[in-house]
Amino acid sequence: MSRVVEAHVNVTCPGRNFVTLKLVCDDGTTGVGDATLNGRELAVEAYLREHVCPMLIGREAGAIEDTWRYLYNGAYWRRGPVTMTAIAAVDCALWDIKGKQAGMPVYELLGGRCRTGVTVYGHANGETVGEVLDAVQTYVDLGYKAVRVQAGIPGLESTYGVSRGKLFYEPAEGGLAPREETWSTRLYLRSIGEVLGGVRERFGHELELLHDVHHRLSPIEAAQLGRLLEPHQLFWLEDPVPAELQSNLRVVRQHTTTPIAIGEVFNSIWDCEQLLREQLIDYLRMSVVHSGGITHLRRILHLAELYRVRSGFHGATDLSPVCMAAALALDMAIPNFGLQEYMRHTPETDAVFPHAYTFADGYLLPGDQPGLGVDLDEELAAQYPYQPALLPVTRLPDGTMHDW
Ligand code: EZ4
Ligand code: CO
Repeated sequence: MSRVVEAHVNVTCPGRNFVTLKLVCDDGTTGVGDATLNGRELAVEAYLREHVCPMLIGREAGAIEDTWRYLYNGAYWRRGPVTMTAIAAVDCALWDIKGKQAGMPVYELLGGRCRTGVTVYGHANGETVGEVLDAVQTYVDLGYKAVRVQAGIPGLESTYGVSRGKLFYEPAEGGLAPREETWSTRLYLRSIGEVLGGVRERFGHELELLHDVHHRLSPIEAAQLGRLLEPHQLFWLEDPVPAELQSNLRVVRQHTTTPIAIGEVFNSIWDCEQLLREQLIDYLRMSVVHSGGITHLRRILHLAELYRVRSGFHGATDLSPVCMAAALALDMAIPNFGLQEYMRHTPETDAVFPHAYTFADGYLLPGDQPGLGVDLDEELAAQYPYQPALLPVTRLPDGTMHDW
């Protein structure tokens, strides 16, 4: 039996902030887990350092399920993004260790491959329809089979999700208080149909198209949008409404056949239990890092499978390569895989987190290294100290605070 002898938390900023937990066992095996919570990085770092790491010393490294229950069921305060991100980091590090000790990739431990590669989608953004078309072309040329399309809204100064034609889009911005953006549902609903229609016209119906609304609409507005976009046959419409009130999705569902994907801000089964049970969504956007790790997310996806809901794991740049490696292990092993988001990290981030996964022809391939196949180069990481950065906040034209 192998025991944990060291647990430490690393914070680094190779272009954006990442928090990583590293565990070391008595036989020298190490494991890593992503603990990055965009804009709240130091809350998780402190939670792990002060409240979790000391409890891990001396624990049996192989007892993954028991450790999960120790940190979740055993604690009085449950759930929430900070807690569940910290638990995820421990869980992933323990899966990484178990894989290395067994000499197998983690997807083998999870039941083995269900597919030969993980289909991913990229982010094509532009201010104008012309810029969007060019960005989609870039992804098509790279071999992508699915592309998320976001465009500027005429009449608004800036729009979330819109970079300027770069592969490395980063929504968080430096500073101690967030920048403020203006949102207009009316202007958005007037322009988005033309954007997605333009992409369909140019690229035909084989390419899978996705679009993210980022929680900006009311249920009936989302229903209108779903209908409006039906001719363009989206693979999914993401986060059309804030989903704390899960029954909101009934309204959307009653009116449109556009598939719905939700969940990147969820952190436990209790955020999506009704969505699954009533079949109110088609794809679940949760992530390993914000949902209690491989152990919890795998359980949720097994439940989802009963209700014909498939995975669409979050994979934005604020999820580190450590999270991506863990997501790929699950993507390979669950029967109800749908699609994996893949926003490319900068070369600096890739160097700090050397990894085995590779991109080819629209797929990510996890490789066959034992464990998660990813590591943290602590020496290199030390060259990039933490820098405060935040997502913007959003107001309506009359100044009312709106949902981000
Ligand atoms: O805003 O990851 O679908 N992807 C997204 C992302 C999220 C960020 C939040 O941390 O919506 O860009
Ligand atoms: Co999103």
